[in-house]
Amino acid sequence: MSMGTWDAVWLNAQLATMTDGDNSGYGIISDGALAIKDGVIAWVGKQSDLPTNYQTPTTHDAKGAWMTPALIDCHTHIVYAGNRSNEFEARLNGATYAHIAAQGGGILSTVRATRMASEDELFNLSLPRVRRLMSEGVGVIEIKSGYGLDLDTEAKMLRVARRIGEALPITVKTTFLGAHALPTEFSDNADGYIDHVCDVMLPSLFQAGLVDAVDAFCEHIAFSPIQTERVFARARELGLPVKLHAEQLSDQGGASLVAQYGGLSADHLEYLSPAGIAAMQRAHTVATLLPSAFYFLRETKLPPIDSLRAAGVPMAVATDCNPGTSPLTSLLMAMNMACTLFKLTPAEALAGTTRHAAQALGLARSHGQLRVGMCADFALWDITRPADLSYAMGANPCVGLVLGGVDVELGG
Ligand code: DI6
Ligand code: FE
Repeated sequence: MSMGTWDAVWLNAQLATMTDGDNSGYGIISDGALAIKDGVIAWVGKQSDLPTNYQTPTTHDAKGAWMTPALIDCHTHIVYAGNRSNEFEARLNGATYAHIAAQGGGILSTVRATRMASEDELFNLSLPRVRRLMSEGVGVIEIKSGYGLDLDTEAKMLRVARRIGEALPITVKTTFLGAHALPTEFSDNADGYIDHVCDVMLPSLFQAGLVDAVDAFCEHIAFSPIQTERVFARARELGLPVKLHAEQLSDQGGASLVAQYGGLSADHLEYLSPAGIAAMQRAHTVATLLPSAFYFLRETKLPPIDSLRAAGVPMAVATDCNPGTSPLTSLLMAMNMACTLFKLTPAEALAGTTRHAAQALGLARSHGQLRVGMCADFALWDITRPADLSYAMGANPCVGLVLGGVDVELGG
């Protein structure tokens, strides 16, 4: 390949490259251009600096649109059956959470529905949710298991996640969340269930190539730090990266634990302690913020954003899309909530759904920035400035999505 022979070039774009080390936080290049070759970004810069002798069969005119890295939703439970609007309604009519749980509601109602659904049904239910995210410029998504809680159903969920990645041009990273809740088969035997997760489920799903990372729900209503650590130790033996639902409802020391295992991210973090922040800083563990779960649960305790910022811990923002605490399929709305509820700046919110979200998925080298050598995943937006992405509520200014160098139909 001679220098300047490209598959396609975009001209007349306003670039927010989101590369690290830029003071505005956006890495803005106005009057920019970007070229791709073999699905990878081959050139990016000011249009006036383009080599004069470049050759390409395809030239796109961005007509002044803003271009950012494609967005990355780094924490979702988007594969599930059933929904819980009945519980939402019951609670707003005065039912208590305990009452709903006693009637078999909550996570376990989603587990029942997910177990009952055929693999095709689960796929057909989940696909439109992912399409909806993509219509807003999402190019990479993490999908967790955790509504099966038995080997067959966890495998079914993860196969559906893989199938989504084959059916759509989106990149899917799967996460095994067997330690999400205690299934009824093991009631009063959480340690026995963790044995099953470590000795049967995780190795078998790993063998089947269905697991990219391992997560757990470390909380007084879920699994203890000791049980969580057993899952992490097994993940480490298999060479799998870990992450954790940590400090969502109480401080369990989960952030320090996941950092100790070199974890990719600690997620939620409303009750994160200074010791947890220090551990995350040392381990380069990303803080994944999930403001829509905070909103939906009407939480009041904020994650320690100022301390995370001061410590230089990278902050990601994700939807947490799930039927119980965050029935959200808009990453832009999560960015808005990160700004309004958690006081992130719009630049931090966009870094949280691009560069830092990529890091939270172990994709920092290939995704989340407009940089030569990175995957040609980018979105085009009809906006005045990048802050519009966090500012507007319910608008969708996405006018183009290119993934792996290929133009994607925006449905949704
Ligand atoms: N934390 C949550 O908020 C969700 N899972 C988790 O670990 C709840 C999921 C659900 O209620 O279905
Ligand atoms: Fe979650």
